[in-house]
Amino acid sequence: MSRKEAKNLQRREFIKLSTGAIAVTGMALSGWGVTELIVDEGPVESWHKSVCRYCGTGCGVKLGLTKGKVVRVKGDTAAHNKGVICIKGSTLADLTQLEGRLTVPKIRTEGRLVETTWEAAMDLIASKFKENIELYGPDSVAFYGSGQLYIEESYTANKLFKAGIGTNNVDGNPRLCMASAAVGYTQTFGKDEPPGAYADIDHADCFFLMGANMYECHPPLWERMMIRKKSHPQTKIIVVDPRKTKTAEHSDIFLPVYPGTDLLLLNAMAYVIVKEGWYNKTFVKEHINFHNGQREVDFATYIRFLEDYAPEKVARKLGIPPRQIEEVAHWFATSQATMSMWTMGVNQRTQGVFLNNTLNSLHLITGQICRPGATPLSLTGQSNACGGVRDTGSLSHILPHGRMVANAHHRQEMEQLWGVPAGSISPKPGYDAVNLFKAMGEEKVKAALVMCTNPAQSMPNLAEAKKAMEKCFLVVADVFEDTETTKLADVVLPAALYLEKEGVYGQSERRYQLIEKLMDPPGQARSDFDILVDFAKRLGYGNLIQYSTPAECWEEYRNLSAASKYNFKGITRERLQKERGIQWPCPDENHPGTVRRYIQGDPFVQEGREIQFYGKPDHRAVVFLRPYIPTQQQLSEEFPYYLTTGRVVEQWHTGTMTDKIPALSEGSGRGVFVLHPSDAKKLQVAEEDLLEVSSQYGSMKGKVKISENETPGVIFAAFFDNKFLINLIVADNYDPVSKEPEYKVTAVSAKKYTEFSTEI
Ligand SMILES: Nc1nc2c(c(=O)[nH]1)N[C@H]1C(S)=C(S)[C@@H](COP(=O)(O)OP(=O)(O)OC[C@H]3O[C@@H](n4cnc5c(=O)[nH]c(N)nc54)[C@H](O)[C@@H]3O)O[C@H]1N2
Ligand SMILES: Nc1nc2c(c(=O)[nH]1)N[C@H]1C(S)=C(S)[C@@H](COP(=O)(O)OP(=O)(O)OC[C@H]3O[C@@H](n4cnc5c(=O)[nH]c(N)nc54)[C@H](O)[C@@H]3O)O[C@H]1N2
Ligand code: SF4
Ligand SMILES: [Mo]
Repeated sequence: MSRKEAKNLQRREFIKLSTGAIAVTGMALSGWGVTELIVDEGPVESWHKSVCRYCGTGCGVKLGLTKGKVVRVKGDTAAHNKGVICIKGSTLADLTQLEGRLTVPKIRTEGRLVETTWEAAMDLIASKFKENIELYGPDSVAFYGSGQLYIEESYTANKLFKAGIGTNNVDGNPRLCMASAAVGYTQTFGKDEPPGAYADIDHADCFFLMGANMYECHPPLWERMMIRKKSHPQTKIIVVDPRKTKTAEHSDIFLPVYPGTDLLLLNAMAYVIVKEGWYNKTFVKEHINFHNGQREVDFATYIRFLEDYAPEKVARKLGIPPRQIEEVAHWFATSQATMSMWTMGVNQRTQGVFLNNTLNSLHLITGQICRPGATPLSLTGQSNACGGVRDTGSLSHILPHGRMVANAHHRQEMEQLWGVPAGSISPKPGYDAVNLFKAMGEEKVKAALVMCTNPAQSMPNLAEAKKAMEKCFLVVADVFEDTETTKLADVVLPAALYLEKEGVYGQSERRYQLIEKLMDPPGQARSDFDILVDFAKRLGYGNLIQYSTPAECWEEYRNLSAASKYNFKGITRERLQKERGIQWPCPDENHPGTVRRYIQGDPFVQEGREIQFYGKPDHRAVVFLRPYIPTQQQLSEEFPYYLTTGRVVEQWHTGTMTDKIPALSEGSGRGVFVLHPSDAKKLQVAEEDLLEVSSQYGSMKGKVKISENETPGVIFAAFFDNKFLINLIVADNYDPVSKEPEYKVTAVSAKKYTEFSTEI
């Protein structure tokens, strides 16, 4: 089949043609393998080991090059994804050849972006930053980065701003995504990042999936779970999601909770587990402390706390019958090995941290942890949110390798490691994403460098965020010219795309993988790394950032890790070149890496100890008593529906990369409001009609799509379409601790939109 014909395939046919669910395997090349359908034919001159550009699954891929161009992509059978990649990964070749690339720096002059030289652009940026720092202090400037930058890039930006300039105003899109998971792990175990690994999928016989649409967002992991289920048909898959997603369709037990209520479910499960005696008494005694948020409490207090959450007391609010809560609690506690996986339905919530704590707690009280297949695994969104941002400490409240800005000892350690004078790192945490944009609006932050992210489409309460960006001196480094954020920029910098530069990615399971440079960037585009090193020099921090290549930066960074419990000193560049990713801790060059933490085999667990939660001073993990607090977004007469937002399999986030690839954009269609037939009937709308949806933040019009899979009263919209900026009406409430916004729950009204309705 030719490439053109392949592009004409309809979405469902396309998906049907892929093997299994929607994932495709490198091994399927002889048949109808999707990789064969959509890449250029012709001889391949050389194959190269690489990693997919997009999501936190971190699939290993093989890229076939001919005349310096990627012409073929296949999943790497030697990687953890065992050759399986999804539809986005299979179009990586197209990504490297897209039009609309930025090739020359531009400066806004009389309202228009006008081409300029690197010299002029970088000079202007440096002088604006310097001027603001001198006049208003270091906290008047900021870096807003991304879980898609390489480790060396985020590390450099973080070091420059925190140790050099002296501001902790370093944040980025992982705040919108992983902050609740990171805080959750840190509070429970004392250290961020999951204890387990993808390999646990091969051992679990109960999967508890909450607020995660793995079928569309982590397809190879979904596929791995399906393989497990095929060989062990008794395996139970439980899905908790207000919408009957593709993931839910394939589950054994589906709990369609009302949006925003499911901490009630987790506490009710704990209630049943304790009441029925399904908890693990030895594990509780040896490895757990109980804590109510203020102080340690005893087990009896925990039991009393849970009494408010008896299934019959919470069932109505949850929208789930009590019997089903009991059934799920039973499977969770009594299966041989239970594995939880969760993503944005849990993290993007005003109770995101409490939900993360409680998920971890369920594993702890049942002892469903520290064994193959038994583990709480938070799935990562972006390719490098873990390695690049969480591990390097590139958020406004943290420092590298689990250190906190607010901790004087941690600051001192980093000052010594970075060789800067005592007191260089400010004790004041910087702005988190939502408040960073608010601070731009209030002209407290006057100059910002935005790199590898598109906040003018992805931020909640978008109208306000966009207005704020207009008030700030905004520098945007992107690969494409036409993003919503470049439209607002004062200076635009052309960045090199992923295979046009080298660097390391770190994914969900603490696995670091190297991506080598395979081609030159177009025009004058430069890597984000080069831009940052140049910027540091111009600001006068050449002494602080002495390295000039990503490899030299990695050398500094891996050595630095030895002073922490992340220790990955043994992950050298040479090993990364040869091996298929290595999981930290990995303290020396002969160490094979660590699949599971906190158990014998983890280099930080003492000899003779089977399990040791060494992140905590007394080596015990914490079960928190976390009460359910309803979201501020309550339904009312004025706003009787819930809007929830998320993703579709073919598109990546704001669509700048994927929406330009016809095989993907034709598959997804355009941005729409998806509603249940009963709501469509109530609102008197048919498919394709226009609907006006309003929240306290604004109004939006869009086409209607009707689906039995939506829950009555819940409207779904994806956020990839820049002609349908759903975030204009999405609430910007956030979790009080993680500061992650609640993209998943906005109370809205809806009415049919006609020409006539505008005149009323
Ligand atoms: N195709 C594709 N894959 C991706 C991405 C992409 O853009 N496209 N992005 C990557 C990134 S950065 C991320 S963060 C992940 C996101 O991966 P997911 O979190 O799986 O994706 P989402 O669609 O954002 O949301 C997941 C689910 O949360 C549910 N949800 C909403 N409200 C609630 C609630 O109150 N309770 C519960 N339990 N569930 C709720 C939604 O109905 C939705 O099905 O995907 C990664 N993978
Ligand atoms: N309504 C709603 N909004 C959401 C979410 C949701 O569930 N619902 N989810 C949130 C989450 S979890 C996330 S992670 C964010 C993602 O939100 P964003 O980060 O804003 O979205 P992306 O499309 O990934 O933006 C990446 C940008 O970097 C550019 N780019 C690609 N490669 C490079 C490179 O190498 N260098 C540079 N400099 N630029 C590059 C791309 O062209 C693109 O403009 O969205 C958040 N927003
Ligand atoms: S699952 Fe994620 S990493 Fe794997 S191929 Fe798809 S987008 Fe790429
Ligand atoms: Mo994300």
